[in-house]
Amino acid sequence: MKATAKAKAHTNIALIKYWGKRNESLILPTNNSLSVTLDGFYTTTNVSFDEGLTHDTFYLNDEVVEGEQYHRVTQFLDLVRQLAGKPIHAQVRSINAVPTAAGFASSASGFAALAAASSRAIGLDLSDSELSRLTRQGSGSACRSIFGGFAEWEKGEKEDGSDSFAIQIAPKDHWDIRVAAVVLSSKMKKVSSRAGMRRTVETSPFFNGWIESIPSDLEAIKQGIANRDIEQVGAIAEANCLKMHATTLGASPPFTYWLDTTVTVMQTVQQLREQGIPAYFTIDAGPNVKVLYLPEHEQLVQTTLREVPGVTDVKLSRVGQGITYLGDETIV
Ligand code: FM0
Repeated sequence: MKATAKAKAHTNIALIKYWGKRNESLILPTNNSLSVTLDGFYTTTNVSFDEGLTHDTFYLNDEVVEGEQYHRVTQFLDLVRQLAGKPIHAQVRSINAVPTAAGFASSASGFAALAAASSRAIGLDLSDSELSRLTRQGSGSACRSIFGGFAEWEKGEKEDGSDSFAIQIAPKDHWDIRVAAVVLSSKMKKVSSRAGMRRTVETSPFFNGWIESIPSDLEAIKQGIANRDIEQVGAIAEANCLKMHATTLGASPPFTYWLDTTVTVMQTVQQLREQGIPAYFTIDAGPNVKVLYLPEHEQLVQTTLREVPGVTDVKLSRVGQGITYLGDETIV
């Protein structure tokens, strides 16, 4: 038997960050997180299970992938095989339209597309919640990319992770908010998000404060999204990002993802607000900055950000949709 499915998933940017795990192997987080899915950056993945194969193969942008990245893919496929009860191998072909240099975790769109295509190809008929729960075990932030619009990852309480998956808070068409990805550096980051969050959980005295601040941030940002209130959503997202990054400064040894230009872009965004433009920043586990703004300010925001010394590119995105399937084929 040979069964193929193809899926497309968009990346997402967290407005309330996922930062800390309570279970590393199951990828269970210490806090709920909330993100907006972005239409500008996505991964398309074709998975072909074939009884004739003796092992998995993984191609990214038409090049064979080996090492750690390959292992994460095969380990994920093991979960899919286990769930389906079918010990067959696959060929995985992914095309990434996520500029890694833009500082987006391509793992979010990557694992969401892989989960969708592989579960479908192997014959699993999963609900969105079940798919999100499966995707989580590839990469935490990816579980939010199953959904378009705004999604919240419920951390769950159970030890087996069965109640830890994302849900949609508002669909894509609820609110035309925009995100500019400000590119500063294409250098690989020194501390991966996986290692960074582990070190923070284990050593940062600020970690408890971070966790305690989450429920009120979540409540306020959900209210802001419901009211399409960029001042509220932006202010909470910016403050939440700063709290996450503050935990890294308290870690042992301390670290930061910021570069000098990161701080300059943050100040530029604050200056835009002083001029009456509602623009707000957020930063993941890397030096690049994402800026939230409204459509009517697109030109000004883009021009202003491009003028910052040290900024190499600015990529714009709208709110994106959830998983889409692009065609299946089964040859018996
Ligand atoms: O996206 O160890 O998903 O909420 O991007 O694979 O579960 O790469 F800023 C950091 C990304 C976390 C915030 O973590 O980790 C967010 C972050 P994994 P991810």
